[in-house]
Amino acid sequence: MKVTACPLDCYDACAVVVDPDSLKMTGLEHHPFTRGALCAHLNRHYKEAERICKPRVDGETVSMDEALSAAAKAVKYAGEDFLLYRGSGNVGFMQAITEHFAAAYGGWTTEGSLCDGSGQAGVEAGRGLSLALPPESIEQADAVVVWGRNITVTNVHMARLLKNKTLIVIDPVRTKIAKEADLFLQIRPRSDFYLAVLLARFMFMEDMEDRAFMENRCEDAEWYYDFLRTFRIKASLKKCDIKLDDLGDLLYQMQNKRTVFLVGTGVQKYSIGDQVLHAIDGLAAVLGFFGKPGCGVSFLSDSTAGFRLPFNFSKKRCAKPVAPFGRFKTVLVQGANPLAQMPGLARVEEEIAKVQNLIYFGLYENETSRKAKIVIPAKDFLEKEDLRLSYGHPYVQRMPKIKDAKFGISEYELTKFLFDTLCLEGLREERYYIDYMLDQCIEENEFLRSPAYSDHPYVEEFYTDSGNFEFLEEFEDDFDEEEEGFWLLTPKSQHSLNSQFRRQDFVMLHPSNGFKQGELVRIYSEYGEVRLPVKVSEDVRKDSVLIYAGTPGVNYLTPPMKSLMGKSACYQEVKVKVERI
Ligand SMILES: Nc1nc2c(c(=O)[nH]1)N[C@H]1C(S)=C(S)[C@@H](COP(=O)(O)OP(=O)(O)OC[C@H]3O[C@@H](n4cnc5c(=O)[nH]c(N)nc54)[C@H](O)[C@@H]3O)O[C@H]1N2
Ligand SMILES: Nc1nc2c(c(=O)[nH]1)N[C@H]1C(S)=C(S)[C@@H](COP(=O)(O)OP(=O)(O)OC[C@H]3O[C@@H](n4cnc5c(=O)[nH]c(N)nc54)[C@H](O)[C@@H]3O)O[C@H]1N2
Ligand code: SF4
Ligand SMILES: [Mo]
Repeated sequence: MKVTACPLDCYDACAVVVDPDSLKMTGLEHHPFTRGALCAHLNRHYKEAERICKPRVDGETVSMDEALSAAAKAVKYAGEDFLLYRGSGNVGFMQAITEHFAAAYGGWTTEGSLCDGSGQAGVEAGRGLSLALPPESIEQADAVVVWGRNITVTNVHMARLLKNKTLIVIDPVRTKIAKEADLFLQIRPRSDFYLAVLLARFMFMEDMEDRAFMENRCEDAEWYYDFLRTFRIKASLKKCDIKLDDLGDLLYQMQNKRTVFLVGTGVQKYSIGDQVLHAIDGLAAVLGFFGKPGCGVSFLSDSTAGFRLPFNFSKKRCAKPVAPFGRFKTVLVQGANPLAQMPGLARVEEEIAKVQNLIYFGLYENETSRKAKIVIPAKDFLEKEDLRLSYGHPYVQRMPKIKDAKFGISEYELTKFLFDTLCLEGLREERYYIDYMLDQCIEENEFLRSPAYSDHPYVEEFYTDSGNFEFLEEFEDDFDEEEEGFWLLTPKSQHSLNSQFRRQDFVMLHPSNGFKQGELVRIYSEYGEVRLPVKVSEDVRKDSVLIYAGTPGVNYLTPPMKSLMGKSACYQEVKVKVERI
């Protein structure tokens, strides 16, 4: 039996036991976070998914040597007008080795994120570094606030840690976990900032704040209360579409309880995402909920925090959500599907159409592979050496090669080929990079922890310039919320992993809007449109439509823009209209 880790982009980063003969995969029973069972993504969909087996150039099947030579030629031809665009189809660490190539070659790469960049910017503004909360600490909480994270779909192994705790859910959608909650606030989308400042203000009013923590561990604490008071209570309640009693219930549920906030990407798919996270962290700081058992805010953590990295990164970078593909002669897309997953798809299509040499390096056919001039099949995670960091917990895992590949190439092999063919220097053996990372980990009871691991993160210091928690000082927002139309919600789906595996294709609407089950509608925004059949559901608000992330065409509706901080996508910063066809 061999032990590896699931490579999929998921909070859980499961430890996987593989039988090298039958390739049967099971969860490692005693892993500190995942404790056994794997989900259907890895156990079923991953195995069933049809791989790209043969390289192509201009639509013709070619040998791997021919495809690689064509790719090297295209990169050379581009000179500095070369862009590396990486996605998160596999989140193994060695995916980033191609960055080392882009840096050595003098090409461009991306910065920012399609995912959690704005939230991370907000966390870093307050705490300096975004560290993972260990499962052992979450276990000690009395209450858990699940805030814009869809635990039963995207973070299934967390459910174990929520048993026998007071459960509060804040989400515009009545999700499965919302139905199980002691208290569910079905707030208006994009209103979380107001909820966080309201709650913090009420903590003061109810004398629930931690004075000692604020004095000793925070900067400008006395000023924060004044800042909170600039948001009028009535107007803020209205923004959130909740009642004063709801707030009272929430305070009551949290009273005298050690509380963990599990915050997901849902709250930050907006231009103001950083301020939302900063305000939620501010609420936790008012309560003194950092550095103590059973307390804290867990967002998607920076999995590389605390590590020295063995790769060089190019200094030439463009913001990922608005990548100007058309400026480049050659673009290498690795582990990604920008022609489905990027916001403002009409713009992306226009830009990518201008690229002379689009190289797609991946496992599956998708919207992007179909447009590529050169297609290079990748090896899957069992066929190459790697290691796995995690944004959901602080454990690090080895990912040894388990079987030989019948086709495909690894990220390291592609990088080596490009270094050799383009006569570049500075690439070491593959093992060097993997060991460089593993050697920095803390080993305890056979498990590896990130060097930034702490039983109670921030117990001694925050990683800001002052060493203290730094509160948000001003709020900036110019989105017109009064604009007519529905809010667009695009959470993750149960059956797909972003655009991998079984993608959904419907729009969910509340029955009161008068649309019938199965009828085809046109959903449109100022950026584009998509046509989808309706699924009627009481679980969405009357003012929102839900189209799962990964649904083909959903991103025609989303804005080609980046967040105020963190250069992140703002998928939900838009109002949409719906009409019968
Ligand atoms: N099954 C599955 N699992 C996945 C993925 C997948 O595609 N499928 N993708 C992985 C990836 S890449 C990521 S980044 C994570 C993300 O996983 P999550 O952090 O769970 O993100 P989402 O599912 O996008 O949204 C979470 C919740 O936020 C709610 N929400 C939407 N708008 C708002 C809002 O304005 N305020 C509040 N309070 N809530 C809001 C949604 O209704 C949803 O229930 O999941 C990972 N896991
Ligand atoms: N509307 C809307 N859009 C969204 C989101 C949303 O919430 N709403 N979420 C966003 C988020 S959070 C994310 S993270 C992005 C994800 O979007 P992308 O990063 O574009 O990822 P995927 O769609 O999962 O595409 C992954 C591709 O990676 C390839 N792949 C898998 N494994 C490997 C490997 O080992 N090597 C190589 N070379 N390739 C591999 C597969 O061929 C697969 O098609 O989508 C974003 N898009
Ligand atoms: S829960 Fe996440 S990490 Fe675990 S097997 Fe499923 S996709 Fe992989
Ligand atoms: Mo993501």
